[in-house]
Amino acid sequence: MPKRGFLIGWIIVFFYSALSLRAEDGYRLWLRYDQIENDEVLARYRAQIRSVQIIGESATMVAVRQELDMGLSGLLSQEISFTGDEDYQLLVGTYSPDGPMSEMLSPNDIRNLGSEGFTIINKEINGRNTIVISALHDIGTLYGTFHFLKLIQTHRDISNLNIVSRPSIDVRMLNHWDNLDRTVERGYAGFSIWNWHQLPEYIDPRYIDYARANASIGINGTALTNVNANALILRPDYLQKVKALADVFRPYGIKVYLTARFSAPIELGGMDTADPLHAEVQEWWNRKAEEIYELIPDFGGFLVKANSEGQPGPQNYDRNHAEGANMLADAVAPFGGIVMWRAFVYSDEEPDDRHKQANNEFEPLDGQFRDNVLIQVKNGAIDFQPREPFHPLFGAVEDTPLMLELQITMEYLGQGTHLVYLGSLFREVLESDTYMKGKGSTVSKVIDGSLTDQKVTAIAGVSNIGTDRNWTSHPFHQANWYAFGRLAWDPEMSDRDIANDWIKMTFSNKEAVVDTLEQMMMASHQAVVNYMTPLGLHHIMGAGHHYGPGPWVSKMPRADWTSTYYHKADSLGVGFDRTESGSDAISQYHKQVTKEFASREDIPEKYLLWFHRVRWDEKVSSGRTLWDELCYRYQEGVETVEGFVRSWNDLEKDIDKERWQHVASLLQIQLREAIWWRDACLSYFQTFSDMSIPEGVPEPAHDLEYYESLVYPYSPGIRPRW
Ligand code: GCW
Repeated sequence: MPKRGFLIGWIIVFFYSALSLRAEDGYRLWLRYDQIENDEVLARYRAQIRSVQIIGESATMVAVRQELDMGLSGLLSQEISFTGDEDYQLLVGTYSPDGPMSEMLSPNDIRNLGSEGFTIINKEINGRNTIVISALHDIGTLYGTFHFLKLIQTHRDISNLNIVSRPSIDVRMLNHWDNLDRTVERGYAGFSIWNWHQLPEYIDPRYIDYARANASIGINGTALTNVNANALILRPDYLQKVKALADVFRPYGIKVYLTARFSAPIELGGMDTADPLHAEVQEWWNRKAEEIYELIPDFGGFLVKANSEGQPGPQNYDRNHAEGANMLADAVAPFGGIVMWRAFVYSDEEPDDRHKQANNEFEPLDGQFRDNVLIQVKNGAIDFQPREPFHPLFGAVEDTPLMLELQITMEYLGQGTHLVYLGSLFREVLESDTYMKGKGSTVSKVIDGSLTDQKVTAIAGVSNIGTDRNWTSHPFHQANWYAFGRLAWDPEMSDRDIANDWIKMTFSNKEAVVDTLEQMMMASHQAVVNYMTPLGLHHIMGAGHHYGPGPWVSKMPRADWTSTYYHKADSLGVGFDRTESGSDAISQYHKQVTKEFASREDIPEKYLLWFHRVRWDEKVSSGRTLWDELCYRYQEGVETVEGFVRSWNDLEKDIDKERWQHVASLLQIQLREAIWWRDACLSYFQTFSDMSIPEGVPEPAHDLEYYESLVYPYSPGIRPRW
């Protein structure tokens, strides 16, 4: 083992020395280690860190050393000594009761760190104020190292540190919707970074940088393949490739997971059934698990989308989700693996309200899942809309471990071109109160296990990463990957603080830059909600690709794929009645929440049309009619983006040319599209309200026919056709 660790260590050294040769193209993400621009700050750090002592030689500790070497020598632009002389000012090492770190730290210092936590403290050692980074396991020490570098990147005082940090959630993972042909479902940043053709031999340096970036924010898992799964990934040759990735990621604490296609025993095993209660099917999965764990001893487990959007599942054999999930869970249990079973189900038959389907299928199964199964629940009951009320399942089952699925890629929020900071969306979801165990039962408390005694806790983000040089296409979408990781580690963190760190690490510590970008980012989520789906409107995007406005979409193979199903506009009003008088989806929430959402007075206005039908001429909280309010919201969204354009222009001198120009162009697209959304939606809804557009909101530039006639053969994920 040590030999292999050593080798991986050197691969890391080798690849990553090539990294700093590039211009500022965004490749380095938030791990930019350019010399600190502020002379005073620089001088202070230079005096504080000249010599570093690192204890430990595992592959993870090699990564620690590499990161510190690159980080400190870059940021401080001075030679850092790692020779182990007595003058060190920074000591980094993992604690063990009889190891060398036990001489520097008291048991008290390392209390409660768990398997991944770390501490960073200032200690008097050899008569000097020394910074000590430590943990109970090497991975904690690596996390502490990244944290320490962040302190320097964000110009924090490091003379009196007393930091203890450990993650609230066990499994913090990315879900890649990457197909084996390297296309990415709902991916807007190029192709899949997994080069299946050249693996396992060729280890693209990107894999290492991917692992570094993830480790720097505490992400410790990655599901490599699309939930719309291909059984081939479980074939022995593919597993060799997966193993190669797992070996690269291991020193960075990242476990690999795969999506399991439920029908794999048929497709790969040549069997004539995948019935989960069939002994031979169970046996096939048991053997498959054995084969995987033989290659990848720390394999994380399976992620499964079953009986949803055409994916096979237990219901094909008249079995339920629990029977399907438990079969897979039993296969991986002997090796410590988990199964993440998705609650995003919708069957071939149209439900009366899609909002209700997951609860309908999963509530009756409460308590029936093995303890190594987690039900992976999207943040809302429909589908990653610009804004959704939290999913009712979070407050509805007490004996089923739930995990949260967020979408980092922006399928419904402007895809690759709109500046939208998702930290705010994630925050809003996490702090929603489910009332599961009384007031304060927030979604974050449900998923971090503090309200239940679930064995393992987890959170997933659908990745926005691709082969684009800067990983995420829009430079600001890096912030969404970053924010996901930070919130997965600490779901109570403030989205503003996360944005603040990210800006300083990614762009600049200059006050003017930080203030402006922070303001833009913090306003951006509400802006996109305003210009796409204000006041609780939802799912009115173009059909299929979900690009651009399509409130008129009404003819699709099933009603719950249309927009008219969701907004139900007519001459009287607009909105989906989900109260008792309508679909009654509202009753799936805890009664406290049901009461609040059912009341026209108490419901937060941001969810109004999600749950209620409202007359066009009804007054809303501003005192305006609903119609006027809708117009103003659309306009406000556009004006916020106009503000972004001005703010960004003001920063031209403070931002490197390459990224400045890139974002400036993207903002033009965003502005054009915000106007398009406003004009198309208002033209359309006006045909029902029959009311005039209020003062201060421009008349749409074209008529409705024009907007309806637009087609976008270049929308991502669509095969261009005449
Ligand atoms: O959001 C919808 C997407 C599908 C996706 C599905 C899911 C992976 O439109 O592309 O499929 O959800 O989450 O399973």
